[in-house]
Order: sequence, then structure tokens, then C-alpha cells
Amino acid sequence: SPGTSSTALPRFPGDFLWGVSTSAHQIEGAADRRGRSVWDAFTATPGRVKDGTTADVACDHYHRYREDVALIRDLGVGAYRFSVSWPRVQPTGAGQVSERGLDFYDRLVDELCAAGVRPVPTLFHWDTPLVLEEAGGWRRRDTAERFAQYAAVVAARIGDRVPTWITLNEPAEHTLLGHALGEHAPGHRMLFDALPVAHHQLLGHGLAVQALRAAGADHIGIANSHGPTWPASDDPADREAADFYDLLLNRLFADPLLLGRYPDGIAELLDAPGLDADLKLISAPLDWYGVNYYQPTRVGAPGTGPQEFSGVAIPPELPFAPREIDGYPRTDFGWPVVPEAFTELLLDLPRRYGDRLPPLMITENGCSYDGLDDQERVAFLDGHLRSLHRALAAGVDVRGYFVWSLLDNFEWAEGYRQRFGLVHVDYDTLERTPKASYAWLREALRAQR
Ligand code: GBH
Repeated sequence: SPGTSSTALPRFPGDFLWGVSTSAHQIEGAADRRGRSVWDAFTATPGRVKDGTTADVACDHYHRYREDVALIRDLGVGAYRFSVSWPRVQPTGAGQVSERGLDFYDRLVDELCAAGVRPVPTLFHWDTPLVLEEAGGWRRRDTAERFAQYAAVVAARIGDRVPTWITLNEPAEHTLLGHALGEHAPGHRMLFDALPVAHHQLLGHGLAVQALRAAGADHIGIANSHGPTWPASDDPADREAADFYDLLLNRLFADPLLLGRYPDGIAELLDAPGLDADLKLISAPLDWYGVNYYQPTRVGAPGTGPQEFSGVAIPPELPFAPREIDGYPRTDFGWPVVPEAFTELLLDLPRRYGDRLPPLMITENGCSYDGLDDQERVAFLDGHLRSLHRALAAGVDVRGYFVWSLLDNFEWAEGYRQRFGLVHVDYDTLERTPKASYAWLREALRAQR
């Protein structure tokens, strides 16, 4: 009825997969029970994490996973996307496997299965073992091989109960923020010299897919960040800058994965020997393609934008400059809330990739807001689910949607000051408290049944 905010969502397909997402470094804690990762070292460097915190304890999910699985079950979602910490499984990133580390994921997967929740592990969500990084990390080609060996170790232990896999999370962010701009671990500022890091992650993905299939795994995907890029104006210089940003964010990973080639100009910059063979491996068919969506980006010609954007310093040498998007509400992070851009993105992917595009799953979507009565998050999720439904109605094949995130957690360079959870975490007591958005989503999903 008019005046109530409880208008039901449109109906989604009966077999649509609903889920929530997290990642290991952001929630697990128990840092004393794993090898060190690039994020431990980055965090220990003063000034890198803005509130000076570490993820040593985080949400202490390592010890509290039973309570967290109960929260997932009670929410009524069918799936849980978590990540496996490489240094918990292989403390030095190669060779020696930690059985105690694997035991944790074994227990977690059992707990999920008992709760009727599908485990959806991501094998890499940015926490490279520090020993590997010190030997060159993703700048080195053989890290891709190490990654595939680690994937095989994980599959051998939990593969019998895992129906759906994700290789990498957002290699674009890990390349750009972690290696080109140095705003994330491992903190390199290599600008365009970071391109091999992109290629080696893609190669790691391809080799891991091969290793997973050899271990009998099925339903394999990847989680890539995507978002519409809007030119700041019709000026050709702004359009050119926006096209370049679009290439870096939306095509640098998707083109090799889905089309088996790099966008024009990139292969020349890469200069990798054996590129054709690599691309063949990288473009081996995926069962589904994961999209992490947060917001559109407005981009103009270089030298025309702010020096700092969303807390990230923008080097003047970049051939583009991000610009503010005005006229929309903003999250606590300052990101504009533009649900219709989600529809735009979802309509665009099949236009770009045609029948090379596998079925989609939204592997992350969410927002940062403080407080337990988080009506802004309710509005964000409601708006984005309606936008997603519009894309479904237009024929885009989307099979699932995962909210980022189940819990408030360690938000990388922001520390704990951005809260993305459906569930509030008190970082002194580690007490979990479901927010208004949790109750809203539970009711919205119940109404779908
Ligand atoms: C994801 O990355 C990560 O996978 C996850 O670990 C993280 O916690 C979560 O999102 C929330 O941050 O300056 O307005 O253009 C997010 C990818 C890239 C999305 C940068 C926002 C910049 C916003 N992000 N992008 S803006």
C-alpha cells in the first residue's frame, strides 16, 4: 500500500542463487595460525592502513565460524562465498602444506553443508604469501604455477563438497591498486610496468582452472570488477580518456578470458614470450562469469581531475583523470549510488561478448554505511536488485547475486572505518548484531519462496 516501504521485490527465477560474500584476510583473524601475507607486511608499514589497524584478529571468524554460518543459514541464502587464505594452506606459498590450515576449511565446508548452504570458495583474494612476494610475487611468471599447485591442494581436501569455484578476485584492483598505484599490498608503484602482474594472474587463473578440472571440479568462474565508465563530456579528449579507463577496468581481464586476446595495444606493451599459448590457456571455457559491481566511474582527460580520488592519490602521468559524479546519494566511502548503472553494465556485457559470455553471477554488490538501522543499505540493495531484475527481464542470463558483505570487516587500506556488513561487528567484544538490512533481506528472500 502507498506509504509503506515494504513493496516486495519483483520475482526472480526459482533457481536463482542468493548468497553473501566475505574474504579470508578481511574476517578470519588467527594470524598466528598461518603464514604471513603481503597484507600483513603492508599493514605493518606505518601510514599504509589509514586507521592504523591490522587484520590480526579482524572478526575472529576462524574461531567463530559456527556462529557466522548460523547467521548465513538464518538469513535464508543458499550460498556463501568465502576465500581460502593461501598462506594458511601453504605458509610459504610453495611446498609444505599446513594440515591445520586445511582443517579449518574442512570444518567450515562441513558446517556449511550441514546448514544447507552451498560453499563457494575463492582461491585468491589478494593475500599472497609474503615469502612468494619477496621472491617476486605476481611480477614473476612462476607464481602462476605455484598458484595452480596450491589450487590442486585445496581441491584435493575440500573438492568433494564444493560444487562451485572461483579462481581469482578482482585481478584488476590487485594490479591497479596493489602494483600500479601502491595503495594496496604489496604497495608497488609501477604504473604501466605493472602489466605483467595482470598477465601472470590471468595465467594463474588458466593454470588453476586446468588443475581444478583435473581434480574433478566443476562450475568454475572468476570474480572480476566491472562498472560503466562515463566520459566527463563529449570532448574527444575526455572520450579518449574514458575509453582507456574502460579498457583497464572492463576489458583488460575480460577480453583475454572471454575472447582469447588482449585489447589493442596491450599485447605490445606486455611483450610476454609465448603469449599465444598463454592466451589459449587463459581463455579455456568458464562455466560462469562473476561480476563485482559497486559504482560507475566518470572519467576525463588527464590533468583535469582532482589529485586525490576516493582516498587514492592519482599520479599525473596517468592518461585519464577520475571525476566526481554529482547528483546521486553517496555511501560513507563517498561512492555514488547509481542503481541504473548496474542495468547498463549488465546489458553491455552480452553486447560486448555475445555468445562468448557464459552465464553471469553477481559475486559482489554492496555499500559502506554506519549504524544498525541501516536504511540506506536497504535502499541500496533494493535499488540494485530491481536494476538486476530489469536486466533479467531484458534477457541477460544472470544466475545469482551475492551481497558484499555478511559481516563488517577489515576494509583494506581503510581499516575498520568502512562497514559493509549486513551484520554489525563490535571490534572490542566481537559480538555480531544483525542490522536492519539483514532483516530486510531475510524477509525479501522469504517473499520469493
Ligand atoms: C571489492 O573491491 C573487494 O573485492 C572487497 O574485498 C572489498 O572489501 C569490497 O569491494 C569493498 O571495497 O573511487 O568512486 O571510482 C572493490 C573494488 C574498486 C570498488 C574501486 C570501488 C572505486 C570507487 N572497488 N572503486 S570510485
